[in-house]
Amino acid sequence: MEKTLALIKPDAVQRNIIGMIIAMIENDGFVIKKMKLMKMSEELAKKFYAVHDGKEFFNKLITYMTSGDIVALVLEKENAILSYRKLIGSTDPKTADDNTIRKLYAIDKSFNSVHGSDSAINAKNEISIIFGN
Ligand code: IDP
Ligand code: MG
Repeated sequence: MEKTLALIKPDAVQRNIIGMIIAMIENDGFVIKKMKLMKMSEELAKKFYAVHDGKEFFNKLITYMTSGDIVALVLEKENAILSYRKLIGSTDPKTADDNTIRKLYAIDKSFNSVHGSDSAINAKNEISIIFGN
C-alpha cells in the first residue's frame, strides 16, 4: 500500500484545528501509520524544503515552518500520494477546490495549513527526513 508524508503546519496547530484536519484525513480513508508533534529546527526545515532554496519565498517559508509546533504523519492508502494532494487542494486556497483542507482552513498561499508529498520519490525522501529509516 502506498504511503505519503503529511504535515499539519504551525498556522493550523496554533488555531487548534489539528483534530478537524485529522478527521478529514481519516474520513477520506487514510490510515495513520506514524504521527508526532514536533518543532522543526531551521536545519531540518531547510533540508525538507531544499527544492525551494533560492526562490523569493524561501526565507519566509523557513521562518513560518519553524515558528511553532507541527504535526507530522505517515498516511497509507491506495494511491495515497495523489489522493492526499487532492484532499488538501492547490497551494493557494483561493484556487483550491471546495471541501479541500486548504479551501476550508488555509489562511493564504504562504500559510496554507498542510503539506503533502508530491511524488513517490519525494514521499520516500520526506518520510525518512522526518521519521528516519
Ligand atoms: P505545495 O505545498 O502545494 O506542494 P510548493 O510549491 O511545494 O507547494 O511550496 C511549498 C510551500 O511554500 C507552500 O505550501 C507554501 O507554504 C509556500 N509557498 C509556495 N509558494 C509560495 C508563494 O508564492 N509565496 C509564499 N509562500 C509560498
Ligand atoms: Mg510541494
